[in-house]
Amino acid sequence: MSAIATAFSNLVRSFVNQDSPEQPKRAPKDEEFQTLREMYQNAGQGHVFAFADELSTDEKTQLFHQILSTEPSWINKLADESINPKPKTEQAAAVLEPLPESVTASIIDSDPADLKSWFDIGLKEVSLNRVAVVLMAGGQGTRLGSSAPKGCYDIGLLSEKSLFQLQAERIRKLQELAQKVHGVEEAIIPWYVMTSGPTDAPTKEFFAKNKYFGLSQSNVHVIEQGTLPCISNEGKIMLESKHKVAMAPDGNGGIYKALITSGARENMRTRGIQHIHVFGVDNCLVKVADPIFIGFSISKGVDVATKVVRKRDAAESVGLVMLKNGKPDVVEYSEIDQETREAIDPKQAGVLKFRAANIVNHYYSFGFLDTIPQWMANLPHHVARKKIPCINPENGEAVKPTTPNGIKLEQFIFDVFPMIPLEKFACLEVRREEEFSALKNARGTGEDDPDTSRADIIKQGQRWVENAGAVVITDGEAFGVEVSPLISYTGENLEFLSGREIKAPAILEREE
Ligand code: UD2
Repeated sequence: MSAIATAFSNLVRSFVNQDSPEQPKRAPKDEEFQTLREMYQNAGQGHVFAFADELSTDEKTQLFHQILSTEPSWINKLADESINPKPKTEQAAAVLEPLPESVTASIIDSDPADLKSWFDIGLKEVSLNRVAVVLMAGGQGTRLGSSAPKGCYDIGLLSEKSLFQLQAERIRKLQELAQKVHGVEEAIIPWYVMTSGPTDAPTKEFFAKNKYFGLSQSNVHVIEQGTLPCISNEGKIMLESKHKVAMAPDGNGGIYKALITSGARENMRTRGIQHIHVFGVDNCLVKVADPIFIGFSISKGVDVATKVVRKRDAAESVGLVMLKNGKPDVVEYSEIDQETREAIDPKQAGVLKFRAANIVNHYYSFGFLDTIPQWMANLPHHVARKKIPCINPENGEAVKPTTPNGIKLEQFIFDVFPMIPLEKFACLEVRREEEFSALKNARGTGEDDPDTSRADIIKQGQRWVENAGAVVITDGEAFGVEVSPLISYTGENLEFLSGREIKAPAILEREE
């Protein structure tokens, strides 16, 4: 290890126990502050300390602790790879193919006996307290136009329930189903909620204010993902203020590091967790800890599985699950070329060749999560060019950019897929109308917005009660039945409604 890297790791080590949030971060000694400053200067990032001599002790301490775990030479490497990517000729043209039949299955054309078997296997695992869920809720709802965390969003249901509440109640219902079917005293599905800097405090407040939506607080762990410095187009770390570097969440791929640094993975180990369902917050239809998905993954004997839906159209902003150079992978919508996006299946006229849309809905075996330290550092970083408010390091003046003036680096959760042997990976196609309705855009956009989310939930509820024999009276915009997750997890046990007339829009709620 170089002398600089040794000095850096020694410096970090002398503070590492200081980084537990409950302990105040001690002020660095002058020589410690100078050591870090020299390291940044040697790496050409000395401008981060441009205003150090005019900072108060408290400001110096804040700056020191903020950048202590960010080695400047590593940032330079990331910046260089992002700003000067290898020319296309060097990146051998990837061979892209749909996933082979051997690793894919579909709810749509599966044998009902298989679906029942998978459900029974998964529910049994829930009853044995071997299933955990991790919610990725660190994204900032920029496109949605809300400053609050997306999980707090009220999509306009009659119940006014937030996404967090819907997800919490699905966990409660599944725990109750497992207890009832397997006659156990208590089935617990621990819920790890990953936040980022901007969403951490408001998420914690929202859960506390809502008394964890009826879940036991000891089974809900809010964990915070890491951050990375924003970088200028010239590869320089950007300053938000004279004593603060501009930082951004490290992407939903930050989940792997967060599971370790937060202690969540050890908590899972202590609980005897074997199966982990990881999902994104902005899908109002998500089947949390879906027993069919857990049972499918177990029966296939895989370490990682992912749910997909049929892509809506070539332009839909979704990653595409496919085989890339012979390995399972996802090509993100922001990085796919038009030819691939619009390619038609040679065997089916008018059908997209690449149509397995990623819905941020993944299964991991605990054994696989145990291998995170072996490959976490190999997860690539993706570049997002953004308008980043900052200050000019020359004179400290605020810069409010009108065009992208820098890059945010983020990791993607699915970039681990190519590291999985094909025989330990599986993909399950599910029904979009039952399992995926993305909340991405502000109300009125007409697609993937609060109104489409609300409509998709109450249409699903209406299908459920009609399948159970009820008659729903609708009239134009007066449609839909909101069925509380506390009454039914996936449309089961609604036979009591048979023959009943329900005037839409209606809500079926369980008295607490
Ligand atoms: C995501 C998927 C995309 C497609 C689409 C469908 C990834 C990388 N991309 O694109 O393939 O499935 O969703 O809706 O998964 N998040 C964090 N921390 C972060 C960034 C995101 O927790 O730093 C969470 C976020 O809260 C959400 C999920 O990851 O639950 C997806 O986040 P996004 O909005 O950044 O992803 P999007 O829509 O660009």
